[in-house]
Amino acid sequence: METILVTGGAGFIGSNFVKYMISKEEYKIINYDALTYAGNLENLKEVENHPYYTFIKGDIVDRAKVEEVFKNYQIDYVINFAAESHVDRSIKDPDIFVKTNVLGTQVLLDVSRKFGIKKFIQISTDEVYGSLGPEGYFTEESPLAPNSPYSASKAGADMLVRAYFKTYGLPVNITRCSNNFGPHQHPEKFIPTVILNALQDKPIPIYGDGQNIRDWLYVEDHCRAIELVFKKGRIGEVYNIGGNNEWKNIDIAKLILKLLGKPESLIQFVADRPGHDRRYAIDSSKIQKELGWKVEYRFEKALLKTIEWYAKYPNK
Ligand code: NAD
Ligand code: TDX
Repeated sequence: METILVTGGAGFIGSNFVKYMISKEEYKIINYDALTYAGNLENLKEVENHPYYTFIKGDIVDRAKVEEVFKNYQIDYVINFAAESHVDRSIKDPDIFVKTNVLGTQVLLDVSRKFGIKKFIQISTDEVYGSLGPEGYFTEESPLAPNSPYSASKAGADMLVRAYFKTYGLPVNITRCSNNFGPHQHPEKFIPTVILNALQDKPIPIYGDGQNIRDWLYVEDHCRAIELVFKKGRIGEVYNIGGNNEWKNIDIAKLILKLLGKPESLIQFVADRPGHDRRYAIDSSKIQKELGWKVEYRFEKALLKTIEWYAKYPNK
């Protein structure tokens, strides 16, 4: 049986992906995660004793430790979720974003090259493309124009992945997904903030005028897309993944309040995020046409599922 090294598998998307893949019992999974503030092994309780699952605590920047993993296990694939992921934190402390997201990715690429693997998948983001006006979509050909230290560090990582493909022939794919939501997302992010504050009748902070637009995708739809890219993606290619589901932040807040039966008076406009990208919207026709992916979850249904999860586990 082949083995996938999943990095950052104790975080939001990584833990959803590990559980999704383990349930198929097609691959052994090694979850390598530094357990930063964003990593939580509680996210993986259902699989912790599964025979195909192994957890190793470690930092992707620590080359000796990464090499040790490659020496001790036959790694066939790497899927790199590990990252500092929150834009607001990157504005306050960019250093760790460059270390983990840029240097950490380079370490993983280099060790993957040294030991030889069948595929390296970099989990990137639509934020590397920058911000859109009211019209248009990001395609895989859109120029990279990151605006935050977070997105700049993710773009830097993408460039290294490209370079390792072009220079060394390392078999790679890059996926660039829009905003995810679902169970286990850290409470610092927008949708969990709105749900958790609304549940406690606390003010809901909306940055700026609340008119910024994000394209929301349920995490399980993202996991299926990654699986397809992993199994069928053409080597060297980038695949955009998006929900075709654009919402203004203010409207998301109002919808969640409505679903929870809470008043709109909880909404509180606060100072805007510096460099706040206005709109993200993904053209995901390439992955749809080439790999047959499509969104399966209806947005409101997935949002309700997510609200129910946070209501049940407010402290997870
Ligand atoms: P997250 O912050 O919830 O989880 C990140 C995980 O990485 C945590 O478990 C953390 O402990 C681990 N980690 C951090 N630094 C590490 C290091 N140096 N070494 C090893 N592990 C480390 O993030 P997420 O929201 O699940 O995002 C996962 C990936 O998907 C990231 O690469 C992110 O850029 C990308 N992405 C996220 C979204 C989104 O909406 N959340 C959208 C598109 C792309
Ligand atoms: O309290 C808040 N109030 C608010 O108005 C928070 C936390 C956010 N916002 C706004 C900022 C954004 O316009 O909501 C929108 C979404 O914010 P985040 O949840 O911080 O996500 P975003 O900045 O869009 O980035 C996310 O999607 C792309 C992930 O955090 C990234 O890791 C991913 O790459």
